[in-house]
Amino acid sequence: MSIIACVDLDYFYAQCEEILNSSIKDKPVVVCIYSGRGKEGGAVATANYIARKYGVKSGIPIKTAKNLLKDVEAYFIPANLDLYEKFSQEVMNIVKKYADVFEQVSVDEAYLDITKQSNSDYKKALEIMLRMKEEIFQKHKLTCTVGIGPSKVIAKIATDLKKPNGIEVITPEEIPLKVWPLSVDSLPGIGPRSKKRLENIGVKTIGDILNADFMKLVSIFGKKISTYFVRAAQGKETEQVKETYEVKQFSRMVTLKNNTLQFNEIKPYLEQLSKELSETLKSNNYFAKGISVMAVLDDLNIISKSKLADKPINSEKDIYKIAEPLLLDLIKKSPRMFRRLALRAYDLISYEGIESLERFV
Ligand code: DGT
Ligand code: CA
Ligand code: CA
Repeated sequence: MSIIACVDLDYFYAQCEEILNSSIKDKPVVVCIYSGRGKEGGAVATANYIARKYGVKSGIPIKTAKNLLKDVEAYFIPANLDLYEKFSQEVMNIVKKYADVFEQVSVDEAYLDITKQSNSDYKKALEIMLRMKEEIFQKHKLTCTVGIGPSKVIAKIATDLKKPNGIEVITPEEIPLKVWPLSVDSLPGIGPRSKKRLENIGVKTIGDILNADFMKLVSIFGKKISTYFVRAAQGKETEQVKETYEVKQFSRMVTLKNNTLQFNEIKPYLEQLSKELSETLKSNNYFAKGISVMAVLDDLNIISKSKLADKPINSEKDIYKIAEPLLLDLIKKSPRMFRRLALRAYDLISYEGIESLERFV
């Protein structure tokens, strides 16, 4: 019997901001995606649990969030996606170690098949996942919630039951007690619309699905979806954890202080990006063969140019040497001023392949 774990990082973007600046931790923290239209145009990406108490949540307008929090000291922070990506990569590198098979499904969420590691023993599975939580917290001060069960769906439901900073095990025997009383929309895939349609035929809880007339379900949702509902409710849905392959590229991006097309003004940014990209490659144990320079122009159009190096590289100097002619070329061709500059490394080779690599260098 399979044992699957779901790992979901708590209030992820907002938690990253708290880690960066621990003095905001006890106040409402709201991470915002500004649309650029008006000073407060845009939506909330996420908020910490203190802000959620005031009704702030993902997707609402920033204006609404400001209103909800107008009487308290609160932090509204523009999203820094590069930062969250970096935290995500580092944490996922830890998570991966604890899985027989690892599948990352979003920036802050992954499924782990831990059947072998745990020897199909739920007690052991719990111990392993507690150790993983501890390592993530020790190394990054980041909390996550873990759900463990016989299928992806049950693992996900277990996670949702214990957010934030929790861990929950649901064994096959516990499904009737822990899962069947939950509202149908706790089942992944059932949104407000399906919930309504199920309610219309008297199905309110997950357990109700199993007591419902199957042909009635089929007449509303079709055979495939109805079968999924039933199998999922029984904990018998068997979607496998699919291995996520290694990241195939790294990139760094910067916004220029002033829009410009002057090489002398852009050069320091390219040097900085070369340095950062080199550090990223080295800390992740990679060499790159491909280097690409990209510019976001002042009308937000994008131009880019790439080149393959003769040999795998990861030093700041080697990266810059490839990137500079690419930049000069882009400047020459660009119809408009540069607003942002990015540097990307692709065609990666990991250190693990270093012995075979040595033969090429
Ligand atoms: P949680 O898991 O309930 O403790 O809180 P989060 O914030 O980790 O929520 P989750 O897992 O659904 O989403 C992970 C991240 O994805 C979240 O930190 C920000 C981003 N995100 C979620 N919903 C939205 C959204 O509606 N808009 C945008 N721009 N980003 C979102
Ligand atoms: Ca999350
Ligand atoms: Ca998530």
